[in-house]
Amino acid sequence: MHLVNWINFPTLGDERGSLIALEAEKHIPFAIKRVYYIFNTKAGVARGFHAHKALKQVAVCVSGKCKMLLDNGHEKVEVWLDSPNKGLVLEDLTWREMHDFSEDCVLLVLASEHYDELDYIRNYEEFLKQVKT
Ligand code: T46
Repeated sequence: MHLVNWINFPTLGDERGSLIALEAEKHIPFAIKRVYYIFNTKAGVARGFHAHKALKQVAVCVSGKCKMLLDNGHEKVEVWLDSPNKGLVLEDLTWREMHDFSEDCVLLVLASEHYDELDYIRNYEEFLKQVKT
């Protein structure tokens, strides 16, 4: 599995403008149990700084942009989320950080599970330990 996996969403539209529809198990590779969105992020703020044990997610910037750092314990990559037709897959014990939010950024996240704090690894040393096991 590559560290960075994008899904390109088909853009539907007509003379009125654009529309993107995301269907579970079709455009999104799992059954969606939760949707959340991050917006109104203050200047200079960074978020994330954790990994998940089992959760699968797809993140899409529906407005504006932000930078996502992905780290699998061996390799770190930074990518821009800057288009409503690009979904970034977040899975497989990946440390993530979000930086450089534009003022108009709305980051939509589709998740495979309900919110569960026990699925988070919020300590980087603990994350590296889990990667090795
Ligand atoms: C992730 C990245 C991309 C809830 O109560 N329910 C929820 O579904 C979520 C996502 C959060 N919360 C609570 C937990 C915290 O008290 O909202 C507060 C902020 O969450 P957190 O600090 O985890 O937010 P981020 O932006 O650091 O991380 C979020 C997701 O939590 C995480 O799963 O992968 O976005």
